[in-house]
Amino acid sequence: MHASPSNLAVVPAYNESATILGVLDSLREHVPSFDVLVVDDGSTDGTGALAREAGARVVRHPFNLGIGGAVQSGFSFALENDYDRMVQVDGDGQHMAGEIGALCDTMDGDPHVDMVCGSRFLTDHGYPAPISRRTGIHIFAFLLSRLVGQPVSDPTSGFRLYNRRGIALFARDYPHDYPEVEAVLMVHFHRLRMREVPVRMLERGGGQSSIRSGKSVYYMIKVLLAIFIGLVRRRPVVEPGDEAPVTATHGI
Ligand SMILES: Nc1nc2c(ncn2[C@@H]2O[C@H](COP(=O)(O)OP(=O)(O)O)[C@@H](O)[C@H]2O)c(=O)[nH]1
Ligand SMILES: [Mg+2]
Repeated sequence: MHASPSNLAVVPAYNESATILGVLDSLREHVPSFDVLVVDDGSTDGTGALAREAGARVVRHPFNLGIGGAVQSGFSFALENDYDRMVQVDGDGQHMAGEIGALCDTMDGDPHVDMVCGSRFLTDHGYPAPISRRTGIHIFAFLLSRLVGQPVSDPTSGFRLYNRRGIALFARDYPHDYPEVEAVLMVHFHRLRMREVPVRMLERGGGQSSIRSGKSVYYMIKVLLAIFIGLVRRRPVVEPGDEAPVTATHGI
């Protein structure tokens, strides 16, 4: 047992050379107790090299796997290196390192919480997302809230803190494409618990979002399908105190 928890910040980054250094500076300033891992998801703009020169630990995928694969590499690293907590922070500057403390306070305040999500919709400030995207988010939020039996306001937020049980689950099984919504469902089916806390989110500082306007219909359909498939998917149940068994994957 550690006197104080060991913490890892995972920054998935795909072609984020415009913003990665600012993100690393901000993590260093606000959460100096967190080790930092940048997962360079096959960037072609030197993101990984920049991060390494700035002193971050970098795992580089030889080719682009997508956000899910990038974040799952982070979970896997956190599990193998025995971290107590892992926070996921975008490499585009949208998430504010100064708010990681609020995520940690929520987890510290309730030992049953396995995942704390920063929600941009529980606060009046900041950049809520373009209207098309916001509509999608609210539809997912409505559906998920009913499916998991608790209010979920920002199911696509990638600003999340996980404890050991969350890390263990997602190191073994994490959705690939647009993973955040389905991950909320997984937390529910594996009988883990989540909470949301209000955070401010900024506009991305450069580069390109995975969900550009032309792709938003595709995104909606794909995530809705993932939710419905997720409902009928067989999953091993993790009892309190257990970690997910190694065979916890691919059980459609
Ligand atoms: N677009 C995109 N982002 C990726 C990929 N792999 C990792 N990422 C990183 O995942 C994070 C979230 O992606 P982003 O496009 O900002 O998603 P959004 O915030 O939901 O619009 C960013 O830090 C990206 O750099 C990928 O294949 N595509
Ligand atoms: Mg982003």
